[in-house]
Amino acid sequence: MNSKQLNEASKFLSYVLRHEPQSIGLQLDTEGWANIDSLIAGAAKEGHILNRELLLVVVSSSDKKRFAISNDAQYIRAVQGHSTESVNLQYIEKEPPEFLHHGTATRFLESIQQQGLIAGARHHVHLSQDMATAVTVGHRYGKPVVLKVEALRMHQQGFNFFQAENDVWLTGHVPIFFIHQE
Ligand code: HQG
Repeated sequence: MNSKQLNEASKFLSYVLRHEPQSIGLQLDTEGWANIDSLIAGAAKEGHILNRELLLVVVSSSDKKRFAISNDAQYIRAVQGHSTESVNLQYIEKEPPEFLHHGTATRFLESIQQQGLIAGARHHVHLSQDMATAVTVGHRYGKPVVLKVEALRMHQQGFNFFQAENDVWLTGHVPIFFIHQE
């Protein structure tokens, strides 16, 4: 299996485990878990050939550790990034560091300056501790710009923060007065 195959499988997994499980007739539980055999069977019906070995390699080689396998090796899930309403992953609340970063594209700045950071289709606003990740994330949508979020001050004022298994930070909404342009 080459890196192109792995990349394609990773994108397909992100699609069905975060956004459209119903596209292959897959059920996710509220914590996002999908039965691996059902996933493989559902994917095959839509022409995506997966097997356990490929899934395990995708999970272990994911640069952002996007996926997790259950302890009994029967289930797989995305650890963050969901938009599907069937999932309501119960993240553990955590005190954030003083600052977190959000990567976006310059074309979104005007709207962000009016509304703050909103989750959009996903369940949360995604933030990272390091700037490099934020630059890469912003790059996906255009000319990247990194916003610095006063996370600890938000937390002290009652906003909830969560950290996913892969260290991505999540929160519901970031009002404009906590956002600074780097
Ligand atoms: C922007 C990737 C206009 C926001 C990454 C972003 C992340 C606004 C876009 C994860 C806005 C949403 C999530 C507002 C926010 N007006 N635009 N008020 N507020 N936006 O993809 O954070 O590689 O849903 O800045 O690493 O880019 O897929 O969110 O540009 O962790 O594993 O609206 O996805 O992970 O885009 O990315 P997204 P995101 P993976």
